[in-house]
Amino acid sequence: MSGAGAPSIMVDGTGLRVVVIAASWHEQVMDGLLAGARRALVASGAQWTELRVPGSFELPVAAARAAGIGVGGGPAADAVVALGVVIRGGTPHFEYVCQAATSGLTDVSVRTGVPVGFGVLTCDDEQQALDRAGLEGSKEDKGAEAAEAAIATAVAL
Ligand code: DLZ
Repeated sequence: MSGAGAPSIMVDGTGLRVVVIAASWHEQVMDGLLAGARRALVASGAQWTELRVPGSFELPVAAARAAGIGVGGGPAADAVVALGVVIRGGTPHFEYVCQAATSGLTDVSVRTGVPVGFGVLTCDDEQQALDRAGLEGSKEDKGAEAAEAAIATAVAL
């Protein structure tokens, strides 16, 4: 984890089944977030599957399925990691997509009891997103952090 007061999280996720859901907007940033999540999952020992959705607005419905009846014929997930990037534009669309993703993912995790790692970057511009994407030269690795948080919460519960 990074940022003032952030904890250092290293958990054993052996035996956990995690579903990583990734939006598709802003490819370079998404590649970084996904790579970071994969690094954290490998380090934890958890098993995972990945699925893509078009945009961050679609993350909650996919998370609901993953945490409920499961996706792709698999069982319900022990933890979900939601990854996306929303970059402010010239219309109020940004606020609506951010709000839908945030409240939707919160609702899924509280309603199902399945932890959802929140790896959705909500940024004013692309540079802010690149700084947090876990790419070479990035300051932070939010994909890894979201995976670590989801796994740590699943283990704690
Ligand atoms: C429409 C839209 C816009 C303008 N910007 C983004 C973005 O920055 N990041 C993102 O993940 N998705 C964006 N979308 C797409 C919406 O999330 C959604 O996929 C569409 O509104 C279709 O439901």
